[in-house]
Amino acid sequence: MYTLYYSPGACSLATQVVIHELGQAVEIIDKQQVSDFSVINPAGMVPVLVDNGKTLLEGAAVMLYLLNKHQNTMLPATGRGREQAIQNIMFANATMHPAYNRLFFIAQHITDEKTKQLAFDAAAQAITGLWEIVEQQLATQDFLGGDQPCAADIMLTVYSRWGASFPVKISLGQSTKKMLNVVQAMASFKRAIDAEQRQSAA
Ligand SMILES: N[C@@H](CCC(=O)N[C@@H](CS)C(=O)NCC(=O)O)C(=O)O
Repeated sequence: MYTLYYSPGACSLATQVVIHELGQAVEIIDKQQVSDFSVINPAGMVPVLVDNGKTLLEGAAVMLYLLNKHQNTMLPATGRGREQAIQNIMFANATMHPAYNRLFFIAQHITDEKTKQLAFDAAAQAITGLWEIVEQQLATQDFLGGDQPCAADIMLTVYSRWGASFPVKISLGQSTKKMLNVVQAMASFKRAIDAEQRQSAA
């Protein structure tokens, strides 16, 4: 059984969804429940995956570890499909995720209201630009993974939910909205959210 350290609604939600998609058992632990989380991850971040005493850090690395370990159709074994799937995971983790991080940073660190809104608007514009790239990719296929959701679709869906917590307008194309709705309706996605909520209520 895997152990996954998470924060509610954070990027670790995507890790949990993929673990369910792979048919693997997972125990989830809210990082707030850990007395000194920096012992587990010095960077203080989730996701952290523990597999048989081995600790894995960094969302994209964790995702690739899981997809390489268990048979699945989300990460093809060879060829262009594999390269594209890895590129999509990196786009999600290293490009879209940091773009959303700016919203959290602005909310936390800018106190002047006018400056804060200007910064929010600039960050939202950058995020919208990245969603336009996703929309272009979805012009010829329903998901970044082709005709089935892949890890990158799941990661992007988790990040898309963060915008609602800030006073920003992030525009999404029609194909993108459709992809996000399908992913959020997946049994594995609902199960992961339920598990986080049950854990928080306990
Ligand atoms: N590069 C890291 C970034 C992870 C990250 O930013 N995680 C956020 C949640 S989405 C986090 O743990 N923030 C601190 C917190 O929630 O306390 C990764 O990909 O794992």
